[in-house]
Amino acid sequence: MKGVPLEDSSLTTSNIEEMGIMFSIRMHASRKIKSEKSKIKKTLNSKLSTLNSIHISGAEGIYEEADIQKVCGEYIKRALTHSRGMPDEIHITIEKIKGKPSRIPLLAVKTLKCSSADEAGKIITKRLSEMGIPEKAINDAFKVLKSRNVMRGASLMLAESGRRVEPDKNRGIRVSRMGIEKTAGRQLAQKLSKMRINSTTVNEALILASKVAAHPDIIAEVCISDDLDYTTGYIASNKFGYLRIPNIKRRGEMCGGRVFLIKENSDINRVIQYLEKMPVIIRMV
Ligand code: PML
Repeated sequence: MKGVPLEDSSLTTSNIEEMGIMFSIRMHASRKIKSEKSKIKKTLNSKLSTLNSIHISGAEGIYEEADIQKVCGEYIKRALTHSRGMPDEIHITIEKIKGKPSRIPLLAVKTLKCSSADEAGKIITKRLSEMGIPEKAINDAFKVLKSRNVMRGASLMLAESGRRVEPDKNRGIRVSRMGIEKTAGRQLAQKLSKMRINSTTVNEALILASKVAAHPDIIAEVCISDDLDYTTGYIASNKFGYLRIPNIKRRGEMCGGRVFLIKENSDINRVIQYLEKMPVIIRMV
């Protein structure tokens, strides 16, 4: 990684919570589609259906040992009550984190005014152009986000050439091993409640976007939810924070995903290693 993007774990100031041993807890729920194959596989996109199963729900965070049982209970409940239906497999991974997670700031949140997908396109184009991203790369990013062939993970795109550099174009990059300190989590819930947007979807998207934006090689992220009925997306960057964009897609439109626009000369393997494997935790402001 070039430069030092993250505030490393020098726990010296008084407002920093005492972090003991931490655990990354991850949940993934899925359903086999053998018997339902013909019906479901034709209608679902590739993000939801891998070869043998469809994705029902997922969640993850970084927690203290004392919270493991409670969190697992919550994750299991979530897996069993998802609107995508009943899973027949729920995988929970509990992984002890070696050392201390890097502590990073939360991006500032703002909801923009936007009444249509066309307007959203203009807002995103303007923001990306202002950051020096050429038209071709912007169009390439939209191609990924608007494709019906939705990826489970994110696309990693070079911000000048628009070249996609994620090693597996179907799998994409899976951002993982991120969480939020307890006090920061409470602060965030209060803040989002005031804005009337305190949902797990917003919480988790914001934590993920904050991890992504903390890497110095990542210029910006654009996200459209793959959920057919979730029509708010966002553009995020270290420069301007997390900008929510209502009506980024039409209700029922099958498209979505995440694109991370990275510097042309990025060390791609290091960026991927950071996004997928490096534990980070959002700290209190
Ligand atoms: C938000 O409303 O701020 C969240 C937008 C992106 C949701 C992505 C997803 O998890 O589907």
